[in-house]
Amino acid sequence: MALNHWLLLLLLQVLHEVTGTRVKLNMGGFEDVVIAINPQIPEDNKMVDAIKDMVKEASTYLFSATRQRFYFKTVKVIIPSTWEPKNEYQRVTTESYDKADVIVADHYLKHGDDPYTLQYGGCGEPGRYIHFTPNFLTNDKLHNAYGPRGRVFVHEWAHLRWGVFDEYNNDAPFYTPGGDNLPEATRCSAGFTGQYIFPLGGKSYRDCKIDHRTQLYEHGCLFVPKRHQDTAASIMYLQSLPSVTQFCDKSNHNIKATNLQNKMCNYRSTWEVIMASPDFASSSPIMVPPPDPTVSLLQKQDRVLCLVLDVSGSMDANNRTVRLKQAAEIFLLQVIEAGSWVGIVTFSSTAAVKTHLKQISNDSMRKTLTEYLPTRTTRGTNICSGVRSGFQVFLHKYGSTKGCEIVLLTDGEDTAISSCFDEVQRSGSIIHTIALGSNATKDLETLADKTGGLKFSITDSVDSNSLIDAFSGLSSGSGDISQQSIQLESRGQSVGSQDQLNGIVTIDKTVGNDTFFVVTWGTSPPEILLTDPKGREYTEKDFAVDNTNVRTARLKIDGTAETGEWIYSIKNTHSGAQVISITVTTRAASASVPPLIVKSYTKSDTNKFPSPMVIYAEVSQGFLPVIGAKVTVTVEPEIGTPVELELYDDGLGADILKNDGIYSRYFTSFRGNGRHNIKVRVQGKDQTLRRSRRQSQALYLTGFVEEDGQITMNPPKPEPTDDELQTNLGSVSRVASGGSFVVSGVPLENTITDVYPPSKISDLEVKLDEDDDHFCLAWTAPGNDYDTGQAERYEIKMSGNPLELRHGTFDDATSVNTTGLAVEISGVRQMFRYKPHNFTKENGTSIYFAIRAIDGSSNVGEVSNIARAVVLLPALPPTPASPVTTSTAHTTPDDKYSVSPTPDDKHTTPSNVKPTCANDTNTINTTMETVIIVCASAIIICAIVSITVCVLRKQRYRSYDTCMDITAVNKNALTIL
Ligand SMILES: [Ca+2]
Ligand SMILES: [Ca+2]
Repeated sequence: MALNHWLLLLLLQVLHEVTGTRVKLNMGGFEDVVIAINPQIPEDNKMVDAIKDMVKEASTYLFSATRQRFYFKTVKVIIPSTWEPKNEYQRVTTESYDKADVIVADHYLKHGDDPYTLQYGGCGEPGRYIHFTPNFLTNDKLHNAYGPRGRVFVHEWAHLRWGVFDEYNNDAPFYTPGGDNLPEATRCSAGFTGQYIFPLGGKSYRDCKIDHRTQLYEHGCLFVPKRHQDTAASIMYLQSLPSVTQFCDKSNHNIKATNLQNKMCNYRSTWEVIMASPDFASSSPIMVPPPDPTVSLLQKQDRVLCLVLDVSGSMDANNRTVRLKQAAEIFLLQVIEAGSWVGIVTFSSTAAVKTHLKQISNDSMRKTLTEYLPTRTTRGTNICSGVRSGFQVFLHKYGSTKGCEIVLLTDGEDTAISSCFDEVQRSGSIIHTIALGSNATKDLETLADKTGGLKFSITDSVDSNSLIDAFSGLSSGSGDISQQSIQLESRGQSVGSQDQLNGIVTIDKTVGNDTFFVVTWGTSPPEILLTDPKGREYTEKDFAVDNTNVRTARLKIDGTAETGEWIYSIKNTHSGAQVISITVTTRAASASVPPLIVKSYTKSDTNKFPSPMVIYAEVSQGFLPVIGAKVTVTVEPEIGTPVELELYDDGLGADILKNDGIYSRYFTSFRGNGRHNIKVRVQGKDQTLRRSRRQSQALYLTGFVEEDGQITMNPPKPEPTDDELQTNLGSVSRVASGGSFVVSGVPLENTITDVYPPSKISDLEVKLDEDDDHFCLAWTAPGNDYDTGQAERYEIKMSGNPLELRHGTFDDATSVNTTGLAVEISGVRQMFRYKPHNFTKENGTSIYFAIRAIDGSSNVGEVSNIARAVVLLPALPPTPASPVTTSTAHTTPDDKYSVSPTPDDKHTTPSNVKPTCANDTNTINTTMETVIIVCASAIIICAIVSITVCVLRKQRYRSYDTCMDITAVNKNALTIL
């Protein structure tokens, strides 16, 4: 079946492409795990000791948790350059903060210390990094809430390395196990015992009531586990409890829990996912206990970098030498951080050192360096001679090549490039590659892959401005965000005679220092008019114009640039058309307020057709997700027309979580083989842009039930308030290069057939309509090719047993007649009303539904999440599960625990209230309880009697014309089984 074929291909792809990390697995030991400390953190040796202890504890715990298979062998800690040097600190080589597996940094809003792993891929795909705060590492009082640090590290490592997900769910903390059973806490395994309590303020609490509309415990109810349990699983739920030493496996996995692990991993246990990993396949159990991990400390030095630039004859073509000079000037004058050391080498058949390392101490040194940029070309391309000369530049000053960076730009073929691969690997230098034009040698990226460098691919189409973007993207990976250059605008296009290039650049409050406006042209200097937010005008006379061989006009704004909209108008006064570009770069306005930044990732660096590519953009401010931005990506192939895609943070299709600041999209429009360059553009408007909380975090345990039955509560978890989070960010703009990926195996365009199925529907909801016994289903339409276009039809299945609806048994489950169900275009919310034949109802019965989409070429999409509808009888008692008792809780010594019931608590209006299934929700909202109780009698599902279709077009939040009040739905609560 096509689907299985796809999953296999996808999996294989994932297994061999690990983004960012350079961790190696050697005989069960993880080597070269990098933990980097943010340069803003003050020197603290206790923290380094805590990291060492954590790693040691984690290694033992991991070894036992993975049934003697994996442990931590070598770990490198990057000490920031801001700390006092010590003899024991080694020099950083190819490791960097930006690529670290674990980051130690403070949140921007210092509330809470939840460790988390940035995960944006699907089940089994590796995450980006683990984040710990310094307080988490040094404050032992947090043990009660998170458990020992080594255990937390293993929990996060499983997220990072094996792509498993949490088994708790703060958004859907309870589920109904079915039948007459009481609700249960979302957890794995279900063997955990504890008490369901509702805090009353102070140290008082009572038993939780059941909300009869949902059959779940009321909003605000907490599950407090016993401190001493009999169950050993699972680490992805409660690693903090002493008994927990294992991951949930097939034998004890809780398939009914409404958690992300079930949703993302098709109801498989975490251990089954780990067993399917390439790590597992390449390892076997180890008979003897492993040695303690070796932790080495590395310290970041000054940034040392050499531009190694191709001056072969082909650089004369397509204006490449001029474009190189324009882009490299932007790098030297605007991008590279003060204090860095820069050398310049050129190469053709032989290499020449243009300048040895010079330290960027002031603007005049920046200017001096630009004078060494090449203007003339000679014959031949010998990349290795250029790289070796780069090494000589480093050795000349440092006696070492370790930790130095080479920026290697070439447009030529070179069959001898592999002759220096080993040398490069041994050097400990990082090589960033820029491939210019479509003839750049195919193995160029190997140099970056071997050294952890960035990769860019630049076409001769100057419209994209991508060479400038590449140089702008070469910021230091040191984590010192306040020093990094940020690109606000990057545009280039052919402008007719007397026509204008017009636009607006927004400078937001978080940026504005070192702001440069740079205009380039192809033939003759244009007229420039730039107006700042206060109305001050700058013309070309205010710009430094160089029309000799760089064709650039540059304006540096003194001090911090005015916040607001800067309007530019650039007029081509030349008699013919010419290419004009504008680039705006800046730095943070203040060292204490992190700027909003965007980073772009792809699922892998290489892609074999027809496997789909997934493109991600992370928009954040100081580790807080930023949501509500418009994010567009331009994918530019070596040859052919660029494709523009909008990325979404809507939790649908390629996007695994809504509102986590990760914007995602499938890319399947392959038109040819070779390099594809990525450029990402972020626009945020006043009204929509805001910060958000992290969602996926290690569980903060609210309390324990002690052996004597008393309850010990932990202090409530500190979190930023809504006000702090939503402080007006203003309007922002950002443009960044997302590097490049290489595609192979694409057939000739006219032979490409449709092999891409519709994406998995992950937001199916269902509700029994209390008026006429119709089930009302709602979901967002997928596309023809994943999340693009329009599918052809749907298959819907129902069952009293949710397990029957999973992939594998879906085909055999009872079909829902979907005659008359029209398929909407991708992204449109659609509805379907359905009434089974001979439908009789029994109180508390759950009916489950699942759906999948099929496209016009019979490509079958993955089975959706499984949605549940509950039948409720009027006789159902509207109040408590058990008699209300009031007791008091122990508190931990430092505890300031107090909870005052909010109005919400009193009225028990949970966020996970089920939606109503009626046409007029204005009425329903006030009379929901009464109306639902109308549903009565016993249930057996047989056949299909009648169907009504109701479709909502684009107005997904206007509930009056829906058959379901979508706005009242907490998606996770209802749709994840
Ligand atoms: Ca997302
Ligand atoms: Ca398709």
